[in-house]
Amino acid sequence: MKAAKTLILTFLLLLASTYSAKAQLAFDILPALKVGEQGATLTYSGTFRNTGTDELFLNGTNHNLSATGLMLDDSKFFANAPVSLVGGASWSGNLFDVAIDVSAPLSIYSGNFSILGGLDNVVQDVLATSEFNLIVTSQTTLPHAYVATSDFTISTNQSINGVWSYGQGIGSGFTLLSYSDSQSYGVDDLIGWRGTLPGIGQNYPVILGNKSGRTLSYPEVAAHPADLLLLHPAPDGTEAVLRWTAPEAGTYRLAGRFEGLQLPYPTTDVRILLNGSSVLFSGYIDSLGTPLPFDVSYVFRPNDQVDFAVGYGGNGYAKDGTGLDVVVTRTTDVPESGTLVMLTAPVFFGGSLLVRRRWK
Ligand SMILES: [Ca+2]
Repeated sequence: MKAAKTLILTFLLLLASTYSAKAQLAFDILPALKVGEQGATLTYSGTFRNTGTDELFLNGTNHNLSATGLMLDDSKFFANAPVSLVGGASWSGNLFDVAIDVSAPLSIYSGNFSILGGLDNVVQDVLATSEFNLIVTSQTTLPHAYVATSDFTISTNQSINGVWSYGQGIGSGFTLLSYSDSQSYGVDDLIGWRGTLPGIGQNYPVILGNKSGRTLSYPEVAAHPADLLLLHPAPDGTEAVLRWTAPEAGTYRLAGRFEGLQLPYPTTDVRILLNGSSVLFSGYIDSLGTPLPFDVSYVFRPNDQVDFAVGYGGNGYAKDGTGLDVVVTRTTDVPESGTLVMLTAPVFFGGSLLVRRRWK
């Protein structure tokens, strides 16, 4: 009986020591999100910290990245990581590579990487697991920059392979503007789109582009520079919307400005919305010629929709012509550190994932 009790006690002590070993390794992959083109190899780094007091042996790895065309190689862990960490010690370095085959599907992937070990140099318990993510992009067959003003056209309302479209309403309420005008207000090179909602002198909303290469003047707009579109909401508050649709997954920078154009000055709410709901930027225009700049970097899925919306500011739509300039640039890596991006990728993550977003 006593022997049995001792055995049970020994077992419990062993169990306790095993659990304490498991609990004492803090492990993070940083950065956990990387973007790579087909054919590239990405190297992931990590940080270990022994939060306990016992020496901890790091004896191996286990990993899960089940995806066509992706090959994980953990030889950097065995080459770089220490054999063991004493209590309180930490280490950072390169852990593994992921080789992206040229045929790997363009998508967002998720995997995990585990460190095996324990209190001696043989045991292979899972000490800690960390998730990592990967966006595969094409080998730059698409343009790297989309310029709202120079791309602006009335020849089709789905220009540049559908990247830009001109509409009214946000999110699921968005509809394409269907009436085009090659000479708005009788001014050469002032082209635009109009909506279906009747208002003063014409239908609204309105989106106008200055294709003259110089500043234009027309009724109630003393100066419309060539690097701004003019967006005017409708009498009922329906927004004038420039929509950009992500052609493929990746990190993109949205940089530009809103600016009052119509005399004496517009009173408008301006927003940048992702898929009609997430607010990437918002502000209010109640002056003439004072830029309201924005500069947002974001990780997008294919076909994510970004609405640059001008509303009437809740106080009527008169004189609400507001300028918008935006250049969308595809960048090669995730946004700079110290900031957050909401990556909405429910297909692979079963929910949204917080990564890094930059606000300026
Ligand atoms: Ca207003």
